[in-house]
Parts: sequence; C-alpha cells; structure tokens
Amino acid sequence: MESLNCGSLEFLLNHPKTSHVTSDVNTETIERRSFSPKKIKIFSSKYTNIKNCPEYKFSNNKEAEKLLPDIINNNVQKIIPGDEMSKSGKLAFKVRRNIGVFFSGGPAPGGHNVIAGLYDEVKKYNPDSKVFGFLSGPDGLLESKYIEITKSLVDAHRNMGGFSMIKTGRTKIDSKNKMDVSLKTCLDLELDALVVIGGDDSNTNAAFLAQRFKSAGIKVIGVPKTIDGDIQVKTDDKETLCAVSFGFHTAARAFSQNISNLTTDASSDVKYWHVCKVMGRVASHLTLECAFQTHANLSFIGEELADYTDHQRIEEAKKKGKTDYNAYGMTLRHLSRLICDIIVRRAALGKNFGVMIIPEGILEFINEIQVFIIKLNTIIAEYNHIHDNDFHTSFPTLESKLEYLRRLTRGMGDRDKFFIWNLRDDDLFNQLPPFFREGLLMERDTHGNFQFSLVKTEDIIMDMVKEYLSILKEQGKYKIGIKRSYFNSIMEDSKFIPDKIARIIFKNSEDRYLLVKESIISLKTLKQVLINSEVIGQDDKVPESLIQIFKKSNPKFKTQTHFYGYDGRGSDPTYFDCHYTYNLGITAFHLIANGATGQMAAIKNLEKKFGKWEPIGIPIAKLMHLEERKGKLELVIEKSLVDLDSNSFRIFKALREEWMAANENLDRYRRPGPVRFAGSAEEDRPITLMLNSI
Ligand code: FBP
Repeated sequence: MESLNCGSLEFLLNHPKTSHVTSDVNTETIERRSFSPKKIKIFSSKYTNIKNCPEYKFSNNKEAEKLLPDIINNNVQKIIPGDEMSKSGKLAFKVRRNIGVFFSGGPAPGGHNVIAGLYDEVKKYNPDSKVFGFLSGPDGLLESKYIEITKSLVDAHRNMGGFSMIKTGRTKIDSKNKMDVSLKTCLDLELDALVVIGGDDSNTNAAFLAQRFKSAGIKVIGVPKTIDGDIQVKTDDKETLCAVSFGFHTAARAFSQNISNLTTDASSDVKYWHVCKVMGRVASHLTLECAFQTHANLSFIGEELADYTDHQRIEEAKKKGKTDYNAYGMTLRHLSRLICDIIVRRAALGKNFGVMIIPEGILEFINEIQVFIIKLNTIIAEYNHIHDNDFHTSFPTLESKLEYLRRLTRGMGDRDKFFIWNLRDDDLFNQLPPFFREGLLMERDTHGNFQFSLVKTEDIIMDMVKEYLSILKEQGKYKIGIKRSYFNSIMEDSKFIPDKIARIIFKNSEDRYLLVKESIISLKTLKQVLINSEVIGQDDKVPESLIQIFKKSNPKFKTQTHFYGYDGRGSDPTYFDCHYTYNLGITAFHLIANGATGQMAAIKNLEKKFGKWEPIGIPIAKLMHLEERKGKLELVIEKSLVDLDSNSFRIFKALREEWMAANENLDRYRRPGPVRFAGSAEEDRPITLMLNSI
C-alpha cells in the first residue's frame, strides 16, 4: 500500500475502508444472519407427539369429501411433548429422512426462515437426513430440478427476505399427468415428505398432492404464506387457529413506512394528494393494517364497499312503490364522489393535500366491475376450451379482443351460446378507458385469478375524481378555506375593513376558515361582485390584495400515485415474522416426524405473548370450498376477507373520521418507523391482530 500513490484509483480500491463500505454484505445483514429466533417451549422437549383434537369442528364440503377422501377426516393436531415415548417410537423419530420443499406463489418475508427451521430440526434429529429444495416453485418438482440444502446456504439466508435461495413460481399442479410426474420425482428422490410453502392456491395444491401421495407413503405438509394475510383459519365455533399468514406483518410495515413518509411530505409541501395503491389481490387486510399504522386521511376497505347500501335511493324508490336494485353495492362513480366529498371538506379547512390508501383488489368489490370480470372469465375459458389456440394468442391486440366481444353481441360467437355478453355489456364496457378495458381482458394467472396488480386501479379512480372535482370547482363548491387571521392581515395592509369585505366575498364571514362565495369562480366573477357591492367602480382594477385572496382560495388538484407491493414483499422480515416462520419450519418437521399428512403447519395463539404460542396442524381439506376460476367452479381453500364485524374493522370505522381530519385540528398521522428485527422499539405483532384479540 505504501508504494502506491495516495491519489491513485488503485490506492483507493485497495483501501480497507473502500472494501468495507462497498462490500455486498453490510452490518445489518451480518447481524440478521447470525440472529437465532427463539423456539416455542414445546420444541425444547427431546421428542414430540401429536394429539388429535376432534373438538375443533369444521363442516366438510361435499366435493372435498369426494375428491380428497383420504385426508378429509383429518383432525386438528396439537404438537405435545413426547418424552414418554416408547423406545421404538424414539428410534422412529430419529430415522434418516429425505424431505423436499418448495416455495409457491409470490414471495413473502420470512420464507427462508421456514426452510431454516425445517433444516435445523431435520439435522438435529439425524445429521444424515437431507432437505432438497425444488427450484422455481412447483416447476422444480415437475421438471425434477432441485438442490440439496446445505448449512452454508441456510446460514446465508437466515432472517433475510425474499425467496431467492430456491426461487418461486406460480405453476399449478392441476392435472393427473402433473400429479404423476410430481410423484415420480418424489419417489426417485426417495422423499419421505414434501413441504409446500404457499398461499391459498398452493395449499390447495398441497392437499391434492397429499391425497395422491398417500398410498406411496409420502407426507405433504403446507405452510401458510402470503403477504395478503388472507389465510386465516377459524373453526365453526369461531376459535382462531391461524390468525394470519406469514409475511403479512413485514409487508404491511414496509408499505406503512413509505406511506408515513408521504404523510410527512404532504403536510410539509401542502400541495399534493398522494394516492397509494397497496397490494392484496382481493382482501383488504393490508390496507386496514396500513391505515392503523399510518392514520392516513382516507383508507378504503373493499369488503365494506361490497356491503354498501344506498338508503336514500331505496327510500326514494319506495316512495314510488318501486325497488331500486342498483342501490346495493358501490359503483365506481359513487366511490369517486365519496373521495371528492372528503377532498372538498379538507380543502375548506385549508388542507388541499392528504394521503389516501386504495387496496389493490378494490375492483373485486365494485359490483359493476365484478360482473365484467366474471363474464369475461367465462368467455375466455369457454373459448380456450373449444379452440386449439388460446384466447390471447388468437386475439393479441385490444382491438381484436373487442371485435370478438362485438361478434358475441351479434350472436356470431362460438356455439352461439354467449348470452352473457349482450349489447348493454358491450356499451358499458366501451365507456371504460382503453387501458382499463385492456386490463380487464388480459391473461389470468395460472390459477385463473384476475391479475389486479397489473391494472392501474388508482388511475381509473383518480380520473373520475379529477373529472368530478372540476365540475365542483365550476359550481364554486371546491374552494380552499382562507384562515381568518391571514385574511385580516392582508386586508389591514391594504387599508380595507376586513369585516366589510368578508361579508361581500365569503359565504361564511363569521368562521375561522373563510370560503369564497360559490358565485365567484374567476377573477371576472370576483370583479363583478366587487362592482355590485360598490367596492370598486366599473373601470377600476380588482385590488391586488383581493386577487391574492382569490388565488389562494382557488384550488389546484394535484396528485402523485404510488404502488406499494413488490417492494414490501421483498423486505427483510420483522422480528415477529422471523420468529413466526422459524417456528413454522420446526412445526412442519414435527408434523412429518409424527406421521401427519394433508395438514397445514400453523401456530395457534399468535395474538398472545410468545410464551403462549402453540404449534398445530390444520386439516387442509376441511378449509375447501367451491369458487369460480377461469369460468368454472373449482375446489380451493377459502380466502379470508376483512370481517366487517371484527374489532379491528369496527375500531377503524370509529376512528377514521379523526384520521380524515376534515376539521381545524392537526392531522393525526402516525409514524411506524422502519422495519426492525431487534430492539425495544420493535412492535411485536400486527396492530389488527392485537385489536382482534381484545
Ligand atoms: P400470493 O397469494 O401468491 O402470496 O401473492 C400475493 C401477491 O403479492 C398479491 O398481493 C398480488 O396481487 C400478486 O401476488 C401479484 O402477483 P405477481 O407476483 O404475479 O405479479
């Protein structure tokens, strides 16, 4: 080093400080990798056992009874200490095993810890046991692409976000052939068990694999993953067995930190409404959690919109002796009116800025759009069913897709049986902006889900908001309130008598925030009012001070739109998710070691302190119901939507008016801070979870 010239690039590159600060691995990563999450107490027993708990009841779906006969009668299973186990039982527990694992669906923070927990426990009982990771999700199983998971691989990923260790994919194992190929891969690898880390669709897959693999003696265990938070399991008696899927807490915290930063910027720069679309394919759990984390001014919960009833319309129709069927469910137009109402109310108090949160899946709850989605799903599925080329290959452009729909209205569709698409549908559909029509017609994902994340929902809604606000502005109803003290000081400087002018130009001259009269919508209309009240003569100019007041009252509606999804999905897990996932991995091992199959590893009592967490297995087949997918009814795990009777939703409803802050008080924004995984300031559970457990 001494021989190098101090200013040379070579000197700089070789300097220890340079290599320290430019290393791929920073101090936070080193700390994360070396952190050991605590284990649930039961896992400190040398052996475990499982106890069947028939007292947890679920009603079976008939189709599930037919298609999943070997696992439909599974019970909830509790993992209990097994120290009393017989000698042969202990030997069986420690037998050498091969276990396969794969991720499925979108990444969720904590996935690597599931593998770490599984790996550590497998090796603890028998160092010769092996864990194989199938690459890129279910494809790895179908194509027999896998790696052996090693200690160094696990150590590099402990407490780290993403699914990069073995990657993920969304392929569905949905045919007899794919099932047979999957079984062959597992038999070739001499697997004892397979662990599927996935969401509702992937756990559905896990149940079908468990059924298919049963006779071969290969166990299949699911793990509840998804940032959407929509895998929640309650028994028929409303006892919570799985309060939330893993990854939800981290994603919500990561989104919330960004949203909270926007509340800080918005209230500093006071000129933008920030519109934040937040992931969550259908359910609005993430939005509800972000609302509690940030106290943003406006947060919409899709489930509430679907439940909406316009009582005024119902009453009006009743008076005419009629029933108004359109009074049920929220329309896009109505939603945009609601948003405008709040924007106008805040502006009247001088707050022409704010932050709103829109759930990604909101359109699913808007009646008129949902009808389109279902109809188009059916049309596309039916087309694919009878043609060699699929719909999107046959009609690659928007225009060609629209032409196909038009043909249907003329009765020229395939098999002439598409009564579901009529002229009225075509008319309404064509009134939507092209990018939205394109979104509604795009390819469904492999599970037949509509891909909401690809539709610019926020633009659709905000276009309607802007349009209506400009009407309100024209009507003189959208104005920025002028603070009385500010008005007085300007008037005094320009020698006007404030009270006199206030009565002439404001409609509420006694209030603290003054609103310019509705008839004054331009400098010309202002001049006319001043002439009529003899403040100025016909040929005079409007005084500068009054121009200043008018301009200040005249709103510009400026928005910034943001999408929070992939960023939070890739965040490193919170302390809660680190512990939750590590223990899920351990639970999966203990279910396997005790011979369980067709079960989902879960932790009961997540809402309680860590010492009360209980590892359990939940029978997946019992969670099934029939759902429309690609135009057909399919057996899938039922998604949990936001429960409008839950504590968290009721509390949100009670507090949202305060967070809206359409009053003279300061905004009530909350700063959740960044995602942390250690330290006393770290929050230990999602807020919605805490509220629901009261
Ligand atoms: P999973 O249900 O697979 O966990 O995925 C969740 C999710 O992140 C949704 O919130 C989002 O709508 C979707 O995945 C996005 O899908 P993609 O990754 O294919 O863009």
